[in-house]
Amino acid sequence: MTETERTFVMVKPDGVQRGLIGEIVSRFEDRGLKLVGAKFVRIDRDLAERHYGEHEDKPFFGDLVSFITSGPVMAMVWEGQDAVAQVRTMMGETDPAESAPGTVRGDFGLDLGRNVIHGSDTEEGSNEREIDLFFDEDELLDYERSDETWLY
Ligand code: FUP
Repeated sequence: MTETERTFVMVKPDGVQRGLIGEIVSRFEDRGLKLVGAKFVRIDRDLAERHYGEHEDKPFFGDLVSFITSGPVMAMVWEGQDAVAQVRTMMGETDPAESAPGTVRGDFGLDLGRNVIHGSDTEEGSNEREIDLFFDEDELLDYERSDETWLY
């Protein structure tokens, strides 16, 4: 059974530099997901290390933290039916080279580091943990998104 849930998504510094914010937001809007929170921020080292805490023992951890703090990111929360899995499907694989065309990483990603986008993984609680790291509760908006209101 599908359920309405929220997921954390971030256009990484490479995606911001390349002007891909609008393209990525459009894809999720078109898919029928609802934007409930957004902020354009530069992540500090402390937040980066907490966000990627599961990787702290990996050899790429230092480069990962340097990269994600290297410039502004577009942090967002998207809501919808099975939003976590939907976003993961639309993102593609961690490695752009293994990502199908039509996915964000398959279309725009360059390599494992510069893979344009982050989205919460499907492990239980990952989405809530990441949303809480980046957003206060009052920064997440509760509203109806209905196309019917806007159609003639
Ligand atoms: P994903 O959930 O697809 O973003 O992938 P991971 O959480 O496994 O990895 C987080 C980030 O670490 C990736 F986006 C890129 C980076 N990474 C590397 O640089 N090298 C690796 O071998 C694996 C991941």
